[in-house]
Amino acid sequence: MPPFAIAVGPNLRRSPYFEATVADGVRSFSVYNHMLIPGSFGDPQAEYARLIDGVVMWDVAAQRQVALEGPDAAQLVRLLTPRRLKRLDPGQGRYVPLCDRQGVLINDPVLLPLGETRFWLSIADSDVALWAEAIAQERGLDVRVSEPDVSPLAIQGPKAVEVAAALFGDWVRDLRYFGFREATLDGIPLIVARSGWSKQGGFELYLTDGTRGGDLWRRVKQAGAPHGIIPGAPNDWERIESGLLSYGADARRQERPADPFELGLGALVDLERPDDFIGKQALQARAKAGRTRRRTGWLIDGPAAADPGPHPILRDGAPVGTLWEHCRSPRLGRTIGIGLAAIHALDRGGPFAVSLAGDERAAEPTDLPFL
Ligand code: THG
Repeated sequence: MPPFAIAVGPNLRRSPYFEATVADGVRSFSVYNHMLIPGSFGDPQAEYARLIDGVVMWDVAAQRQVALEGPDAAQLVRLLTPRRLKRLDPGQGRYVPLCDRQGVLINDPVLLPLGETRFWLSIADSDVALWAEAIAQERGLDVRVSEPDVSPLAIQGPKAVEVAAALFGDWVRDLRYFGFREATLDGIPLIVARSGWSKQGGFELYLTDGTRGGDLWRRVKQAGAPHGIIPGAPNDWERIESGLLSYGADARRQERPADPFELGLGALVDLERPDDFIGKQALQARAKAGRTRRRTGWLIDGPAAADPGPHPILRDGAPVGTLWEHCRSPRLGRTIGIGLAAIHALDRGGPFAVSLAGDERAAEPTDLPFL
């Protein structure tokens, strides 16, 4: 534990599930999109184990929605992402990286097309609403940009489908990945989506009335009880094992700029698109020049370090990259991490090391995901 606490002032927003998570014994919070997000309920091993072989519920209200509404909303979506979106079928979500004019990744939201002229971007930790509104205004697009009262609650793990079916009915079993549909639960309005920031399967309930957070939390807890549900939080151990991108950890516009090619999202960039999108020229130039760094997994000798990092990756004592996050993998029984390293060094091969708080440890790059 650090020898200090973070003061919780009015500048830190609270989720509609805040009181319920406090009542259920939340032990730490982080800050994401200017909002408190639970980090742990005090037993990380149990929260991980239940995610892998049972079911967990997470307050992910800090995955805020940026709503784009109006006649030019679809045009704005296509301008914001390098991904080609031929069809925008209502009810089918998509993963849509966003880049700045330099081609640097600035967010990696899930797009939810609610209708022909209405979209949500379910964002990672950066201020997409300001960006989208400025671009819409400067381009003269007829779109209203807002952050509506929408707060996702995730149900993740192999038994999540049983909990969702108990709550909503068997139709949830047929939802496709990133597919979603409106529903109500005891009069609580929400959208049910098959998604979530783990590779263990599950659902996200997008609550659309913030006054009902406690009600929804308790209802999910009750339906999940027969399946052993416990509260938890987006799980770093599992996401590292699964190789999920964490915008903010693996890349961040100011402090750790990286482009989609370097981050392994090149398949989501379409440089052949006839229409314009933000960052197109820069991404074309980067593709032509060829990438010089690559995001990879790392197998590291010894235990995980207390300092989360970042930590330097070395080859023959010289820095060739950065390990952004690492952990002890419970399933592999090894220390693993995710980092960005120079391709020339990766191609030449080892020996590599990671400098973990002054302790040089042998390390080896490996493809993602680990599992
Ligand atoms: N759900 C919702 N909003 C979110 C996240 C989420 N906002 C923040 C953050 N997570 C956005 N980032 C991601 C990153 C990865 C995935 C989803 C959101 C993801 N990736 C899969 C993978 O990499 O294997 C599938 C990607 C694909 O099929 O294209 O699920 O989790 N609401």
